[in-house]
Amino acid sequence: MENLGIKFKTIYKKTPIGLSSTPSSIMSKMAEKDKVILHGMWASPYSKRVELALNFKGIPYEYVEEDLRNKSELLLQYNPVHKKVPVLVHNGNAIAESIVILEYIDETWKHGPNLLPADSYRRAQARFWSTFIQDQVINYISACISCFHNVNFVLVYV
Ligand SMILES: N[C@@H](CCC(=O)N[C@@H](CS)C(=O)NCC(=O)O)C(=O)O
Repeated sequence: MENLGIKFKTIYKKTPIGLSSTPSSIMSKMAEKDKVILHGMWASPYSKRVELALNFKGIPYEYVEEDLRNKSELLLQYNPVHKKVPVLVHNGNAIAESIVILEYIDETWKHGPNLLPADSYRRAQARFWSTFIQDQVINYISACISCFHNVNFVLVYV
């Protein structure tokens, strides 16, 4: 990893709960063809949202814990616009923005339960409430996390 100039804090594989019920032939095919890597941060509600979705759908993935004060080269390369977690990498393609990732997951892996309802009106309602919760709650938590990081930064460096 060092030779590649890649800074990873933690990399580990996560196996969703209940995956043992997935046939082993399907699992091994998924492992080869559909490699999934999630760049996240333990306290990020946006990362947690994607982790929940992957677990809910039973998708095995590799997890890369990012240090948001010292972001990995890969994170910056995968999400050059926002430079934020979460980023999902599937078959080498990077997808950023948690809501976009959730829709990608739902559209790509058809097996298992759907994240969004099949009915278009109910889907619109689900999108409305997820945006509402994001604006009202998650953005607030995220701001607190950034604030906490900044306070830490000030305490350490002042
Ligand atoms: N709209 C984005 C928000 C992601 C976000 O704000 N992530 C935060 C962690 S909670 C982050 O990576 N912050 C790093 C930074 O601002 O430099 C999403 O839904 O994925």
